[in-house]
Amino acid sequence: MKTAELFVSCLENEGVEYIFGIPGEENLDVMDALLESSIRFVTTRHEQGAAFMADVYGRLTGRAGVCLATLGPGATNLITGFADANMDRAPIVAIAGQGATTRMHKESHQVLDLVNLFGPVSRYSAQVRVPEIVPEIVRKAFKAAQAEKPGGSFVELPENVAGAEMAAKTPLKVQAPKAPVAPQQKIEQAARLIDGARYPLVMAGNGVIRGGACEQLVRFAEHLNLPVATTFMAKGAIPASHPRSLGAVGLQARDYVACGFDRADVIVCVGYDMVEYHPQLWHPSRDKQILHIDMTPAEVDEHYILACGVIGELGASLDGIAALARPQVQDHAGTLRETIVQELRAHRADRAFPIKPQKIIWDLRQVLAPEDIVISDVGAHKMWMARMYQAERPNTCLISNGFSAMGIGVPGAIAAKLVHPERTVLTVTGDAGFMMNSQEIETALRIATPMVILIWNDSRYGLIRWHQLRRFGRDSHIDFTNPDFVRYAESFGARGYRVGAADELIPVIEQAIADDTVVVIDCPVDYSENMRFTERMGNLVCPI
Ligand SMILES: Cc1ncc(C[n+]2csc(CCOP(=O)(O)OP(=O)(O)O)c2C)c(N)n1
Ligand SMILES: [Mg+2]
Repeated sequence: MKTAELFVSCLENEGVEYIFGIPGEENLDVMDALLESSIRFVTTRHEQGAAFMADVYGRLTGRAGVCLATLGPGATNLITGFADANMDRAPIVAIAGQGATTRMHKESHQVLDLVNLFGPVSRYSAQVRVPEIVPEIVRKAFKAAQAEKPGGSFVELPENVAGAEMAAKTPLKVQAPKAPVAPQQKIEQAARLIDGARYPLVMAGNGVIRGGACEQLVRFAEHLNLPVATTFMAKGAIPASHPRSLGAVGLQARDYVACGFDRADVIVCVGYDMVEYHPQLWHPSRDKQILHIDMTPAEVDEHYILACGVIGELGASLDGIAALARPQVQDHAGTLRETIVQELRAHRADRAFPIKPQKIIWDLRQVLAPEDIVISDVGAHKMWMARMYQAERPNTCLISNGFSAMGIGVPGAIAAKLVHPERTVLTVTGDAGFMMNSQEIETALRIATPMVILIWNDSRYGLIRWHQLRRFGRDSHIDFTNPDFVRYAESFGARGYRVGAADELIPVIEQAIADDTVVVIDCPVDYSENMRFTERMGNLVCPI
C-alpha cells in the first residue's frame, strides 16, 4: 500500500468526517487517496478559513476538527485559526505537506521548519519521517488534541514519504482515557468550604461545556441555592433565564456582575480556565477563598491561590459536593441578572437609527430559537453579544475568547451548519472581521451551508476606537471604507439586504432565515453606546 493510503485510513479510523483545506503540490498523494475514502473534503478559499472551520467543528463536537494545507505558505496560513482552537481549548488536527526528506536539510523552495513553527501553538507537533510510524503519529495526534484540556496537533507528511510504497499496516485502536473521580476527602473539604461561606458565588468556564456537566452545574446551583456567573465561553452552561444565572463575566471594565464578585467570600470556579478571563480582573484583592473544580489542576497565578482543588470528572464532583454541602438560605443573585435584562428590555422599542447594540441583540433573541447557533466574530460587537445575548443552551453562542482572533465568524458558521444542519446558524460580525474571511461565502454556497451573516457596520475597527477613546479621548487610524455589502454578497450568488430603519431588522432577519441560503445583512450600528456604557460603568453603583 501507499503511505498516503494508510494515513487516510488512520484518519477514518479516528472518525474524521470532514477535512477542510486547500491542496498543494506536496500533498497530491493524500488528496488522491481521499477519493477512495468516506471522508468529505471541503475545499476552502483560504487556509485560515479551513482552520477556523476545524476549530468550530471541534468546539461543537468535542472531536478534533481537521484541516489540511500544503507546505510553506499554505501551512503558515493555517496558523491563526489553528492557534485560536489551541488557545480556546478546541480539539484540532492540522495536516501539512512538506518537501521531500532529501531536501529538508538545505535551503529549498517553500520549505520551512513547520514542526517548530507550530510547536508553540500546539500540544503535539511531529513529522512522519518513515511510513511505518503513520498509525502511531495519527493516533498520538488525535489523543493529544482531544485530551482535557483539548488543543492542537500538527502533523507534516513529506511528499516522498506520502508517496512511498510500504508493507500493509492497519490503524491503531482508538482509546480515550476516562477522567477519574475526585478523591472523596476533597469533595468533603469543598462542601465544608461552601458551608462556611457567607456570599459564595460560582463561576463556570468552558470546561463545563466540554465536560458535558451543564446539567450537573444547574442541579448544583439549584440544590445549594448558589448564583452562577459564566465566562463568555461558557454562555448557556446554565440557561440565561434561570433564576440562579447571573449572566456572563469577562469584560475588562467593571460590570454589574463584578459587584457579585466584590462581595463574594468564596468563589467556586468550575471548569474555569484563566485564558478566558484573567483572575487579576475579578480577584484584584486576592483575599477571597477559591474553590477550583476541574478535570485538571489549576494554573499558577498570584491571583488564583486555592483554598481547595477538586480534580476529577466534573459532573461527579458537582453532584458529590451538592450532596454534602448545606444549601444557602438566602438568594444573593436575582437583582444582578435582572439589571442586565432590564437594560436590554429598555431598548426593545428603540427606533433610533443607526441601531443601538442592545436593540440588535434584543431583536436577534426574538427571532432565533433556543437551539439556534450564533457565532460572534471579535470586536466591539463581541463585547455586547457576550455580555447581553441570552443563551439558553450550551454551545449556542460561540465566542472566541482565549485567542480572540478576528475572522472566525464566516468560516465558523460553515462548520456549525455542517454539524447542525437542522438549526439556523447566524454570524454576528464586525465589518472588519467579515472582510478577513468573506471569501468563504463562495465555499458556503458551493457546499450548500445556508447561514445569515449580520454585519454591524461602523466603517471602523470599533473596539480599538472604544479603547482609544477611553484611554486618550481621541482615536487613531481606525477608519476605513466598506464595499457595498449587498452587491458584494450578490456577486457571489448570495443574497444581501441593507437595514434602513430600526423596525426593519426583525423582518429582514426573518426573511434571511427563510431564504435558506447564504445571506449578508448590512446593519448600521450606533457605537456611541460604547462610551456611554463605559461612563455608566465608571459610575457604577452596585445594585445589591
Ligand atoms: C486577527 C486579529 N487582528 C487584530 C485583532 C485586534 N482587534 C480586536 S477587535 C478589532 C477591531 C474589530 O473591528 P470590526 O470587525 O469592525 O468589529 P467592531 O469592533 O467594529 O465591532 C481589532 C483590530 C484581533 N483580535 N484579531
Ligand atoms: Mg467595525
